[in-house]
Amino acid sequence: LENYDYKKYHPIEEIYKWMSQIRESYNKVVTQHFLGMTYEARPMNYLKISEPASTQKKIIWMDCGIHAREWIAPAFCQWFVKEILQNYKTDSRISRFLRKLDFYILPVLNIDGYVYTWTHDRLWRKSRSSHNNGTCFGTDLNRNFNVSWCNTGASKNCPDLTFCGTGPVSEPETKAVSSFIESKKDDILCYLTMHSYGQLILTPYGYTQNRPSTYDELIRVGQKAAEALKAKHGNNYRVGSSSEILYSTSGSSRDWAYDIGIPFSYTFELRDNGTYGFLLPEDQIQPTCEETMAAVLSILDDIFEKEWSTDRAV
Ligand code: 0X9
Ligand code: ZN
Repeated sequence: LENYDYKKYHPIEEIYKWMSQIRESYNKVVTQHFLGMTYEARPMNYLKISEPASTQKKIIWMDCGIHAREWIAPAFCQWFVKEILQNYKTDSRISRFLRKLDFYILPVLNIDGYVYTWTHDRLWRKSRSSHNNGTCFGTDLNRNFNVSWCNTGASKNCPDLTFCGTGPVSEPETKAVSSFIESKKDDILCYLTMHSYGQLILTPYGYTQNRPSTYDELIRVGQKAAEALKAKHGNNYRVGSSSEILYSTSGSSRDWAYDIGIPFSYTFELRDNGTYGFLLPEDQIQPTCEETMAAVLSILDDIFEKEWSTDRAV
């Protein structure tokens, strides 16, 4: 595992292997759990990073790779896991988080699509479910969640890039993720979903121009995260609600997570700003992951402060 190359993109077989090696090397704190099968019958597993504790802990959820071609996202999920595991014993901030929080990481949500980007079409976005009598493939999994389904910024035609599926949560991948998150929602403090590209930290909502009730706090925490990110490599991220600074979308995982009650729900659009777009060169993996790590830790700082600042025992 010492020789896993976090500065390269990896095909799914290597990511599966990495997951089992991580779980073996860090078996005191990491467990792997089955979420469900993809359309093409590949297992979806998440890693849980948890230190033994007597108290019930809160959950930070992060998924990467809901869009197949956004390769920097799965690379970040793996980087994040590595950073937490290599540093939790020595870094006081991370060890403090782990006393109260468990991390649930799904490195590749859209596995079938990810495989397809390695084997057939590097710029594939959607899942690989079959439609229109086998003449059309793929649902945009980030339009398939059960929130304002297919109302805006989504299409009911399979050939389109934003095809919302045949109904809310029609896809096995979104079913697996949403039923799991639903079952844990009372304990999840933060839902993070990693995309590229555009260099944005997005809050709800995508499906309406209305601002969520906690908008000001979401923006404040997001802006602090963008500052922490910028402090790493000078890179600028914009922070705002999805519909205001990007475009309208319905059925997105982030809006769904927020509306079932997960207070800190964000979409990250990682590097870059369009120079390479989805084809972000491997030499940018490390700086992208370093700055994104700083942003995520900043969000966790704020959540931690809010939940436990009055708790003398921490
Ligand atoms: O279109 C999307 O799903 C995301 N952009 S991407 O280029 N990565 O495909 C935007 C997701 C932001 N979330 C919402 N607007 N709900
Ligand atoms: Zn995306």
